[in-house]
Amino acid sequence: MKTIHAEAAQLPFATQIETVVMSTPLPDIHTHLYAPAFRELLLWGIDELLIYHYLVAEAFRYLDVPYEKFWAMPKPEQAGLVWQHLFLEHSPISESCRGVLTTLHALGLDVKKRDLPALRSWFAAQDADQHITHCMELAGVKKIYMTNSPFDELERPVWETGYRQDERFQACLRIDPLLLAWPETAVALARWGYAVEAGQPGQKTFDEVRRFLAEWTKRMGAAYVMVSIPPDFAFPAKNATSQLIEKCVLPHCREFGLPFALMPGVRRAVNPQLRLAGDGVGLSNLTALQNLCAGFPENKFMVTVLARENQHELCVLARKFRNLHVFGCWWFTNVPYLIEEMTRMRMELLGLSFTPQHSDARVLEQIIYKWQHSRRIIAKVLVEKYSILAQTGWQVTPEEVERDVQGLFGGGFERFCRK
Ligand code: FIX
Ligand code: ZN
Repeated sequence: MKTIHAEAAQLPFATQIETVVMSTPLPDIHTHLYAPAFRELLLWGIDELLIYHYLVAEAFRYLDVPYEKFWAMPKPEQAGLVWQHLFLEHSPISESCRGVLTTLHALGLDVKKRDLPALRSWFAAQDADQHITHCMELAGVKKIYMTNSPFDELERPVWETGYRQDERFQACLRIDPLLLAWPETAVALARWGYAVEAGQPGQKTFDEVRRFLAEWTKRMGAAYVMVSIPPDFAFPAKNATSQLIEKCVLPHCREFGLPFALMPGVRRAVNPQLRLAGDGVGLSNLTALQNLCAGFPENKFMVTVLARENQHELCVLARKFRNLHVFGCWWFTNVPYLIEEMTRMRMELLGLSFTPQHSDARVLEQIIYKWQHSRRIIAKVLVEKYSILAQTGWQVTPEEVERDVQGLFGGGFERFCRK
C-alpha cells in the first residue's frame, strides 16, 4: 500500500487508524458472487438487493401473502413488496435494510427520494463489467472469492466448456452435496463417469472421489475446499460424511496444499416454505473440530461458526491449534452488535492471527455495505486496543498499524494458505 500511512500520520491517532482500516484493499474470502462468465449466476441490481434472502425473511414478518403466491411472482413484484413493507411501511433499521441504503448512498443515489422506479432505471443503465470494478473499488475489495459447486446445474457447464480466468475472481471448491447427501451424490458421480459404489463407500469409491476432487480443483484453480455443516456434525463417526472427509477430502487437501473450510452451525430448511431464507442456526459440538485439528496436523482448517454461543470455544480451539484459522462473522452473526463482540473477543484471545470478516455477499453491490459497516467496527475495536496499549507507554507507529491491518485484511489468511 503506497502512501496511506504518510497521509494518515498527519492525522490524530484514532483518525489515522480509521483511515488505514477504511482504505486498505482486501480479498473477500467467502462470497456467493460469480465472475460475469457465469452469466445469470452473478446477481446484481436493486431488485436482487431487495429480494436477498436476509430481507425476504424479514419481509415475511409483516407480509400476509401466502408463501407460494410470493414465490410465483416475478422478481420485480417480489422486490416491490419487500420495498413496500420493509422500507415504506416501517423504517428500515435492520442491518440488512440499512445495508441496502448504505449501498445506494455509496453509489451516489439519493435514498430520500424513495423512488424505486428511478433506482431501477439507474441500475439498468450500468455496464455490468464496469459496475463490478466500481463496486469493488467502493468496497476496497481486490479479489472476490467465489463459491463454486460442480454439483450446480447452471455452473457446471461453464467450467466444462472452458472458463476464462477473470483476475478479479478466485474460485473455491464447494462440496456440500458430496459430504451431506452421499447416496444421491453417488448416483450423480456414477453418471459423470466415476466408478463409485452407492452404499457404504469403500476404497474404490474413495479413489474415485479423490479423482473427482483433483479434477475439479485443477479445473477451477480452487483456493480451498469448503463445506457448511449442521450443528450435529460429528467427527470421527461411523457414517459416509466422516469417512469421505477422512479418506478423500483431507488427503486431497494435503496433496494440493489447500485449507479445508468448515462452516458449522447451519440448520437447513427450518422453514422450507421460505426457501433460501428458511435456514436456521444451532449450537455445534466443536469437539468434532478439535478432533480434526488434533488428528490431522498436516491439514489446514479455516472455520467460521454460525452460533454466537460457539464463538468463544472456537477462539480457544484456535489458541490450541495453529492449523486452525478463524474467519468472518457469518450470516446471523453479521450484525454490528455481534461483529463488535466477536472482533473484540478474537483480538483479546488471538491477537491479530485471524481474519475478522468476509462478506458472504450474494448480490454484487452488497460488498459495499458489508465492508463499510464491518470496517467501521474493526477500526473502533482497533482504536480501543491501541489506546489501551498506549496507557502502558507502548506506542504503535503508522507503519505498524498498516502492517497489522494488512495482516487482518488478507495477509494472515494468505500466509496460512501458503504454509
Ligand atoms: O452456506 C453458506 O455458504 C451460507 O453462507 C449460505 O448458505 C447462506 O444462504 C448465506 O447466504 C449466508 O450468508
Ligand atoms: Zn456463504
